[in-house]
Amino acid sequence: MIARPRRIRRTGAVLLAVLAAVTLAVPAAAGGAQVTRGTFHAFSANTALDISGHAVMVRTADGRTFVSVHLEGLAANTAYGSHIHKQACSDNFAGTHYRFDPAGPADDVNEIWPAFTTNGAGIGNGNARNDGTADSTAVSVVVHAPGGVKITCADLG
Ligand SMILES: [Cu+2]
Repeated sequence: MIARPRRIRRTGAVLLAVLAAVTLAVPAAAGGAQVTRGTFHAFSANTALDISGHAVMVRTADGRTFVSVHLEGLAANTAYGSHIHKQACSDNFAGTHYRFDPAGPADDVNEIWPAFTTNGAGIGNGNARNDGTADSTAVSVVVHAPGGVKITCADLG
């Protein structure tokens, strides 16, 4: 009766050790990845909100692209569109959407859409995961208000 709980406890400890090793291995694996990041600034011409936050893009060594965004100062409980854009924030409000295949569709497979819905405090977190490595023209992240107006942008660098 004693051996069984011990074995379970040991198995649990081994599992925790494996999880820790995997967790630690993620930054190591990122050694072959390219990471760009940026800070959100509101397009004050388009919104009165005091928006802040940051974005990270990871191009993995095995050919995928991950984007995470965190924003504060938005409207509560609101769904926001967000995309990777092809121009810098200061250049024509970041221009148009980045597409892996320029002739392909405007969807969340061919474009990168870290969309999100804010919580009651106006805080939002979005993630996108795409197959393919975004090229050097994927330079900024834009958040759109419901209806489409560009309200904030982060240059990735
Ligand atoms: Cu957009």
